[in-house]
Amino acid sequence: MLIVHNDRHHLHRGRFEMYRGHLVESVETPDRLDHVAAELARRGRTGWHNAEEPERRILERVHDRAYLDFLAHAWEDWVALDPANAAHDVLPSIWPAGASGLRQDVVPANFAARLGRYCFDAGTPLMAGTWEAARLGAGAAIACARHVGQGKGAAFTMTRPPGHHAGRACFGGYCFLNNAALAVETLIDCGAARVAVLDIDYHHGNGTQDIFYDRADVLTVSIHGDPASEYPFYSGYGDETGRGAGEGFNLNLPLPPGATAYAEWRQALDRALAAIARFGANALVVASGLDTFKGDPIARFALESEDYLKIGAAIAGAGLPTLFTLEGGYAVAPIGVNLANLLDGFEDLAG
Ligand code: Q9C
Ligand code: ZN
Repeated sequence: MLIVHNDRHHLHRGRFEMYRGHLVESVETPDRLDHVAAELARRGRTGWHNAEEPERRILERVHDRAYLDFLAHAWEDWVALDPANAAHDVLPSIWPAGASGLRQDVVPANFAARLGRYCFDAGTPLMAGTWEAARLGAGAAIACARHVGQGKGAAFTMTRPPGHHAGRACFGGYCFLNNAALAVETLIDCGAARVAVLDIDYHHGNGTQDIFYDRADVLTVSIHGDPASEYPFYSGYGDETGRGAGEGFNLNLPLPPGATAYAEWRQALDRALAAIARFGANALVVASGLDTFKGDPIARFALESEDYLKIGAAIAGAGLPTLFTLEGGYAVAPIGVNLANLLDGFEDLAG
């Protein structure tokens, strides 16, 4: 399996996120990916390729141009407000979204206003290295997709920050560029007529869903904690089935948080894989969040490390050219074992 590593990921290192009225340490840390890298190396999965710069043309297939320009200049704009800002991360404090009556069709010149326009939570710190780290992660996903799309076998995008919460023109949920969506567009470029996304992160992949919501050539399927109580709250319900030509090409499988362990989760996976088979996908992108693990500090499912071997094997059963991205997973020490189990299960290296 090809592994493309974003060796610039350390440049993105959020200090704090807003939580219940105060700043708490960010859980989306560089050591998450270091644990993944160490475990893959320990199992002999070496020979990684390093990510390269993505082409702007492909980024624009998924993301809004003004949003990309905003990300590219956000740090310098932030420091230009006040040189003292360089000592802390960018976090928004005003949002136009929701029932406020505030306009969403304007992009004000004011930096704080633009920040709020392009961000949907106060938990996604942006700093000097964010753009470079996110950009190279996108490059990693695109390189993986070219490999898979050219029939050379499966691939894993070893990167952070994650991507599945990032929409066409918004960041949030620790995500800036939607790596899974960029992989989909690249697979389509390589000739795949129909691509499926299977999102197994604990949190609903709202960004990926929204990017492809009116498309019939991309099926998006997500298994996640019920958004009535779980992040991202405003997306991920079962009645979100697509729009226009995309009607019927989005499937959400919310599960009750708390008690959900492998047996119940696996039923949802089987439904997801059946939908992907019916769709007739030519390629599969697995948005691989490991925050379904029982030890995850911010999520409430109860999967065990061994379960990821079975999940990988079940995904392999779809028999499709497959690409894995890395999304969430915040139990830092086990994330490497859990991700490596997923890949080993997929390649039947479990024994
Ligand atoms: N204090 C991904 O898994 N809210 N994003 C957490 C904890 C945000 C998760 C609150 C969760 C975002 C990629
Ligand atoms: Zn998650």
